[in-house]
Amino acid sequence: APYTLTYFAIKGRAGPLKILLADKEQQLKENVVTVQDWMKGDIRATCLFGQLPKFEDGDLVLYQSNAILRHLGRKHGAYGKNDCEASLIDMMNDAAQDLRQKYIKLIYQEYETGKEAFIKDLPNEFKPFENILAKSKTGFLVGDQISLADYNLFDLLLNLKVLSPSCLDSFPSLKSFVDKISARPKVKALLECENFKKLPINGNGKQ
Ligand code: GSH
Repeated sequence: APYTLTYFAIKGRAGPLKILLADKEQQLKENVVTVQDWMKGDIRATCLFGQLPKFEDGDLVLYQSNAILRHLGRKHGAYGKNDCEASLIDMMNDAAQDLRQKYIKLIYQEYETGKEAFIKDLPNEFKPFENILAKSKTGFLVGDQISLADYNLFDLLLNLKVLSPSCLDSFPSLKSFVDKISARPKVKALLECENFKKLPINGNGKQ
C-alpha cells in the first residue's frame, strides 16, 4: 500500500481520512498502537507533536489529522476545482473541525455533566451546515463534487447520531447528506466492514 496510518484502535480522528481513502479506492496499511505500547513513551517520543495519527505517503511523514485529510483531498480530487472552491472547502472543514473539537471535549472531559446541554445546543451548530446544504444543487458542501469537508462532516454526523439518534430529525438536508454519502458503494462497504465497524469511536469507551 502506498499509504500507512499509525493510530490507536479507534475511529477517532482517523474516520474522515479512512472514508475518503475508501471512497477513492485507495489502499491503506494500518499500524495499530495499543494504549499499553503508547504509555511506554518511546513511540510518542518519535512523533513530532507527541501525538497520533501519523501518516506516511512514501517519504512524506505527516501529523495532524486535518493536514492529512487535506493532503489526500489534494491528491485524490476532493479539494474543489479551483482556488476559490478550495478556500470554501477549507472554511467548511474548519467549521466541521470546530464542532468535532467540542464533541471530543464533551467525550473526554465532561460527558456526565455536559451531554444534555451539548445535545440541546446541536441545532445551533447544525443550522449553518443545513443552510449551505439546502442551497446546494448536488448535495455537497462546496461545488459539484465530493470534498474532504464532506467526508469530515459526514464522519462527525455519524458520531453525533450515536450520541443522539434523533439529532438530525429537524435537518432534512443534513439527513439526506448522510444518507447519500452512506449509500456511495465504497463508503457503504467500509461502514459495513467488520474491521471498521468494531472500532470504538473514542478511546475512553464513551460515545
Ligand atoms: N491536532 C491533532 C490532530 O488532529 O491530529 C490532535 C491529535 C490528538 O489529539 N491525538 C490524540 C493522542 O495522540 C489521539 S486522537 N492522544 C495521546 C496523547 O496525547 O498522549
